[in-house]
Amino acid sequence: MRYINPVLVIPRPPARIIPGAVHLPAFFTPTEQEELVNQARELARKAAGTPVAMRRPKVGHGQMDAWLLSLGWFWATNPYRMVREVDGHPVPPIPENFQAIADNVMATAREIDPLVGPTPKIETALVNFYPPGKGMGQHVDAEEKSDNAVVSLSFGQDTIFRIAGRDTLLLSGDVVVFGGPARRAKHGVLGARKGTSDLLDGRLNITMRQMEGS
Ligand SMILES: O=C(O)CCC(=O)C(=O)O
Repeated sequence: MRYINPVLVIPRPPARIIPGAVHLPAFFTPTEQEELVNQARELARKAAGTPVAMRRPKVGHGQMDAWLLSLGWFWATNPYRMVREVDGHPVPPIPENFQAIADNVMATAREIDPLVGPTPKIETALVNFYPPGKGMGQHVDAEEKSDNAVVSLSFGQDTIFRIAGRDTLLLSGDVVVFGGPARRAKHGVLGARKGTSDLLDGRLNITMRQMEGS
């Protein structure tokens, strides 16, 4: 008998995780997922070999497990700061399609929980790649002055997203938004679950944010 993954048959309706944080399952079609993953690959390829290349940032005395590519503004560590260029090399710009994606996501998220707040003007984005089994520890996104929401897209292997102690299973094509009272909530992801994706050997996450303003 064919094995059916229960996760694929259990209904996953859009849901408020905590006030201001919303989970939108299967927001992207498989074709859109493939296009966005290919776009991320191309962005990483273009930056490769430059001072703004995708990298595993050093944090404190350690190094992150995830590979990060900064767009719009570069997320520098030790000390944490956002910069426009690295060694005279400009940070790759925000791709043109990102704002429209954020607009669509936020319109849908507001229907679930208006507390997610206004749509961010996408001025910076992180493309995070997690090899199988790797995740990101709990942290607060504090570098941006804007209190507008973070829009976070997931592709490839499954993971558990944890925010304010609440766990949400993320599958490829899912989106999470955290704004309003959840904007500075502690969050992170557990290890990308090996063998759960035909799209990617690992997990890709794109977070879109506003830097300045309200
Ligand atoms: O990979 C994720 O879903 C979360 C990424 C994240 O927390 C961040 O980039 O600040």
